[in-house]
Amino acid sequence: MEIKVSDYHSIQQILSKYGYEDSIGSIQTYGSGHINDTYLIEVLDNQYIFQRVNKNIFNAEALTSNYEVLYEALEGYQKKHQLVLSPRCFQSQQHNYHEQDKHGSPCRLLDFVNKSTTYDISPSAEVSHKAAQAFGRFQVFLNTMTTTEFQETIANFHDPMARFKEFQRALLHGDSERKAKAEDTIRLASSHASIISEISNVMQQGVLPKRITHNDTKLNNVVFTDTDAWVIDLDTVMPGSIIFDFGDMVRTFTSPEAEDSSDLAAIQLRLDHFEALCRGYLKPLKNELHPMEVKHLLLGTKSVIYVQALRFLSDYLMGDTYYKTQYPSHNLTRSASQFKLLNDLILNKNEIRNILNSYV
Ligand code: ADP
Ligand code: GN1
Ligand code: MG
Repeated sequence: MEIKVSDYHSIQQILSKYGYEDSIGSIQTYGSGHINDTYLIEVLDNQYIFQRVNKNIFNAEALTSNYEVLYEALEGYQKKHQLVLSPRCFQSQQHNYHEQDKHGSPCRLLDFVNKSTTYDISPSAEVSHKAAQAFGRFQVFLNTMTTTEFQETIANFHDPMARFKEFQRALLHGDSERKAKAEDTIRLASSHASIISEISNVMQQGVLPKRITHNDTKLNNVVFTDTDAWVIDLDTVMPGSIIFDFGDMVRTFTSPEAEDSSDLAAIQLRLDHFEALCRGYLKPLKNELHPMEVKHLLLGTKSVIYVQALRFLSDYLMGDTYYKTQYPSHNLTRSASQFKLLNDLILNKNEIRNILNSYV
């Protein structure tokens, strides 16, 4: 898609800090992320991804500080192990991974992997396997980091109780017309509320190890080439739990329908993709998982899907201030599709448990 002239100038101004003056070719918006502004740009016949981080959502200071710690460690790790886990993030002439635009939004320049692609729906169990393996290997790297080095870029990001309270606030203060339209979905939300107490109990016991995790392991946060799969979208790398990273992969790899599909009958948890995901993610991590993490992988999955349904629904009720949307009921459609997937997970829990047990 073509971009606004003001965006063009803003991008040009940031690129000058990387030593690229007057050398930009085309600029087009890129990808289907819900949060940041992402562009594919051409500079001197090379292609790059340019990103403007959403400063209304992320704590910009925490995020830029985390990137410094993360990339220094990542570059050392990749060199030592002779592998690539994530595309390169370039430093400006001032040796920064981000440069701020005039509105104070952190901007960055990433390598655009030639002939790469990302998927919103997994086209095959093989793709699900490769993506899970990429997240598994990335987690093996993250296990070398200590939690005190990182700050929270979004407060309470994977706190189910905080998300539930957000939903209750949205019910109180949300748009009344939207509330009426969302009646059925709100009813579903209330009927599954026990998931919150179940997961909160486990979290309060403090039995899950605190680790640095990715925290946004959806399928389109993996870039594929013919031979490789690399992890992107590192803005939420911070203290978290593996059970939610596992869960978000299940949420986004296993359905044959997009996250915003309204074809509820077609939404299901594909067991062959679930199997491929377990194989890809749990093999590299097998010796590094805590028994309590293993025990609660499926609870984490149930919780992530439910919480995602609540997050979309809350945003719908509050007038779409968080996620990018393409039409007025987009967030409501997204929420309903999450509830359908949750239902499928609950219906097939025994088969799912059996598959999981063969990998842990
Ligand atoms: P958001 O936080 O908005 O989701 P992402 O970092 O995930 O931002 O980027 C949005 C989309 O842009 C990704 O889903 C992917 O399609 C594309 N993208 C981002 N970085 C790269 C990259 N380095 N190479 C190829 N595609 C990328
Ligand atoms: C957002 O940024 P993106 O599009 O990769 C969101 C995730 C949600 C996801 C739902 C920072 O991910 O938490 O699970 O949308 N990221 C943030 O698709 O809120
Ligand atoms: Mg993303």
